[in-house]
Amino acid sequence: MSNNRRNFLKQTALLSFGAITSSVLGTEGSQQLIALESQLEVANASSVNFSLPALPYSPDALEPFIDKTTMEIHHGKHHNAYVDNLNKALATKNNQLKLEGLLVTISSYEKTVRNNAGGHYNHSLFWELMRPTTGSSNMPEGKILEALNNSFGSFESFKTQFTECALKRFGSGWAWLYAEGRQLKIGSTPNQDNPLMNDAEIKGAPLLALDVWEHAYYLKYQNKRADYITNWWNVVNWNKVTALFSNL
Ligand code: MN3
Repeated sequence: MSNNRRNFLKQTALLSFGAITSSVLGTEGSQQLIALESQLEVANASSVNFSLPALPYSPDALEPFIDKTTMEIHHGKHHNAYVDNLNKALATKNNQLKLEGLLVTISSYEKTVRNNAGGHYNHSLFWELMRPTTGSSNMPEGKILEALNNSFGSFESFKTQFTECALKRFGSGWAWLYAEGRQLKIGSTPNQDNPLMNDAEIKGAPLLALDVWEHAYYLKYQNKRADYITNWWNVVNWNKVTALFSNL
């Protein structure tokens, strides 16, 4: 890749990411620019190589809601393939952008990069957005609960709207809670697209993600996506959602 093209991609990445994260890019100080750059680009690397993150819990930890075999195949085979194929697709491009940097400039890349960069980002986030059930009712608290109440009427109404959105996504894709500026929204994307992609159907900062590809639920739930979603609410990691919300 030529230096000119790389610089163009980097500038585009900085501007898009700044807009998405409501950063004050361009309004003051080089410190913020440097901080933003470090989120998107690896300095002086010959080429960025992506790797599969370990699951933050054992594969059977989400039982009985998400079964062990599904987790093993989903993480060890599907997610691993996105990482391998992303590295292969970028092998000759001397890529210096981190994953977020690729996503906010994704319209500049071919479909293979798009699908696999999206797949890697979405799944890395998805694992962290779940946790073993605590036994009690799984509810958000504090500012995120307040924001959900304000945006969707109530927590129950938020769950209903998010569930409907996830059910309506035809074929493979994802349902999202995301922030467009300070506004919380619900939406879905096809395939492995996500709201960080500069040409996605919905754009913003992801806060909660649900994988509705059949590979996420078919072994246990077969065609019953609705049952999968109902049970998934038990393992949502609201601490992670709260942390993402606090970073806005
Ligand atoms: Mn998946």
